[in-house]
Amino acid sequence: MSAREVNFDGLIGPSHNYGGLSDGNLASSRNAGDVSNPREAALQGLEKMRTLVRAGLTQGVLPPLPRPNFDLLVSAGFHGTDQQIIDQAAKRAPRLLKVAYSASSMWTANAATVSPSADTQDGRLHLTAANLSTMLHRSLEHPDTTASLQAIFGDDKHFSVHAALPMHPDFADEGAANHVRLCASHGAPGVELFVYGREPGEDRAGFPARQTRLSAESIARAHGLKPDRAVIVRQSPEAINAGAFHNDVVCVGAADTLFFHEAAFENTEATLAELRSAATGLFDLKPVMVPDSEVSLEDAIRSYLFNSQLLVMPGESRLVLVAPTEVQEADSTRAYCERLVAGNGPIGRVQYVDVRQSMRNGGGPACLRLRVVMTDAELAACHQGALLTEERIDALQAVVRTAYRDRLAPEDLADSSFADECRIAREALLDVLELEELA
Ligand code: SUG
Repeated sequence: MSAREVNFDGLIGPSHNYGGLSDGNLASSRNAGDVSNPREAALQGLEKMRTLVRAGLTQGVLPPLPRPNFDLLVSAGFHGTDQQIIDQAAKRAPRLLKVAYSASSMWTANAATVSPSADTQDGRLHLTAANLSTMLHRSLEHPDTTASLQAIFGDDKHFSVHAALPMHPDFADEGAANHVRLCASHGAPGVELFVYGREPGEDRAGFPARQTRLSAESIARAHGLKPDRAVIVRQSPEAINAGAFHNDVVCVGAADTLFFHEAAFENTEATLAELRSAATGLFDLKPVMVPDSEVSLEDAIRSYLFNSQLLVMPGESRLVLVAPTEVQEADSTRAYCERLVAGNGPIGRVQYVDVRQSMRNGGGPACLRLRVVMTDAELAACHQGALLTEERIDALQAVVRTAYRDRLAPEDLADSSFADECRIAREALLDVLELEELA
């Protein structure tokens, strides 16, 4: 069956800010309290989408979620009119107000885990919304994310949208950021790699491990994956403690290629052996391991070399790495990329994109997209308004230019008119995407 990979990027919302909310995410902590530029952030994200549309790829988008999340503030005991709730929260619980305003749904690699129909028992495309239970601000996302996924993938002849796993630490799940699908070609049956950071119930030292083995196993079962085609391995604690809060900070894969840092997995040899065995009869795995001597773990995490999109591009025989400009700016990673493409390995080109506003919260090109491999019939059955043409990108950018602020400081969240601005901007975006039902 022929199929293509559609990247559903998160449209960056009008409340994008540097809340310092993610322990273990070094960029989020480093930039906490800085003034953000939501307009520039959203335009950067949309330009990245345009780059891929121009390259001939099919590009989708997921809308921003409603912010502030009043349900959270009401649960925390604030009540009255919207204005009173915000005034009170700003005075008495400013951190909670930042949580309620977080635009973190932009990082759609964390929206869900996706298994294409070629891999599943019932021949449908399965998506499980991630509970994101480890970080408070992210744990708010899944109900609205599930609604967005249902609006876009609502046809149950082709799609099965699963609700998030239970909100208990044993089931901590961060979606596709800890999942890689490898295959001979998009439409062929593949091998799905799940990477977890801790066992359920395990109490480990260091930064939080946001994914459990139980979650990976549960999703593989629910999606109806063949057990011998699903590989579940542990991320190295060293990588988590160095700031790789998701596996996609140190690893990315596409087609038959796995590109990863030497320190990504607890046991690299066993990971590759399991992948090779799962791929038997399907494809020959091509591992591209970057040794610490060439790019240190610290440089990899700071530059986000691995948080790149690895793409099969029309008309190109080798894969293309769409990397953040920060990779070009750091000596070790730029030099590594030059050697990488000069060699005759599976990655033939590196293209740099500017997503600095998102990067400063720890979100690179790969965090900003959810990969959904779709057949032509599935593509035709999904909500067409969420698929982007250059004209639709222009229309979204026009909304962003008029309805988004270009400066947002922490104290601006206390301005109760900002909540109205966010609602109006979101409604205008939903209009363009023909997703008014989500308003
Ligand atoms: O969950 N940052 C996100 C970044 C997510 C990146 N996604 C992937 N690696 N796939 C996170 O830590 C920071 C928000 C703040 O501090 O305001 C934040 O949530």
